[in-house]
Amino acid sequence: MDVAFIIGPAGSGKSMLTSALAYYLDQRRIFYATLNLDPAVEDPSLHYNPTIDARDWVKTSEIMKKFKLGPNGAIIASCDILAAHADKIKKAISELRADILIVDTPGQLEVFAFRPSGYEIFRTINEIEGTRSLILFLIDPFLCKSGLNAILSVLLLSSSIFWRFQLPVIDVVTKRDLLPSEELDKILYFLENPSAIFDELKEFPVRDIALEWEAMVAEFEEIFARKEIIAVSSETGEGIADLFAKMQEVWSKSGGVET
Ligand SMILES: Nc1nc2c(ncn2[C@@H]2O[C@H](COP(=O)(O)OP(=O)(O)O)[C@@H](O)[C@H]2O)c(=O)[nH]1
Ligand SMILES: [Mg+2]
Repeated sequence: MDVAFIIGPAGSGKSMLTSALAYYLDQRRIFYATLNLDPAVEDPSLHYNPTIDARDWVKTSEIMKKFKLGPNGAIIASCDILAAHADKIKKAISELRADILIVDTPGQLEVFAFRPSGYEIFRTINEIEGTRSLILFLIDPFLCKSGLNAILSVLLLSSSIFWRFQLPVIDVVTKRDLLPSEELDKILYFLENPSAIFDELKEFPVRDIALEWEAMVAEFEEIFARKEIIAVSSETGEGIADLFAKMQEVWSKSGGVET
C-alpha cells in the first residue's frame, strides 16, 4: 500500500487536498482510501467523506465538554486518546486492502508532527506490511506573502518535518487559484533559491545571527532549496495530475520505513 501523509500548518489546505486527490483517484478508478486523523474537524469543513474516520473513536467537541477543557487542551487530549486506538486504526486500514491511502492529519501541525501521540499513530500505520510512505508538506502561499523571512521559516519547517518523520517529503504550494501568477512565481522563485532571499533582505534586526544563516544557506543551498516544488489548486484541480505523478515516482523509489 502506498501512503501519503498530508502535513501542513492549520488552514494550509490538507483536508481540501485530500478531497481533490480522492476525486482525482476516483476518476481514474484507482483503489484508494482516505483516513481522517483530525478529531476536531466539523463536517461542513471536511470537504470529503473519509473511508476511515478518527471521529468514530474520539471527537474533540465531546472531550471539551467531558473534561471541561479549552479548544487547545481538548485537541491535544483527543489526539492522545486517538493514539490509544492506533492498533484499531491499523486494523481498519489493513482490512481495506487499498492500493493507496491518503492521510489527512489534524488541523494543527504540531499535534501530529511534534507530540508523541501523533508519532505513535504514524509509526503504527507504517507497520502495515508492504507500506511505502511519503509526506506531502503543504505550503500556504498566504504565509509566504507576509515577507521573505516568512518564506525562509517555511523552508525550515519543511526540513523539520523531514527530520521528524524521515520520509521523502514533496513540497506542495496550495491555493494557486487565489494568487496572480506573477505572485506565485515570485514565491516559487524564493522557495527554489533561498540564497536570493538574503540578497533581497539587506536589513536584519539580529544581524550577526542572520549573517551566519546566510553563510549556511549559501553553503547548503541543496538542502534548503525546494527544487521540485509543485503548485496546486484543490479548488480547480490544477496541478493535481502533476502532483500525483510525482507521488508515484517517489513511491516507486522508496522501500518503506524502518519501524
Ligand atoms: N480557493 C481555494 N481555497 C482553498 C484551497 N485549499 C484550501 N482552501 C480553503 O482554505 C481553507 C482551509 O482549508 P482546509 O483544507 O480545511 O485546511 P486544513 O486545516 O489544512 O485541513 C478552507 O476554507 C478551504 O476551502 C484551494 O486550493 N483553493
Ligand atoms: Mg483539515
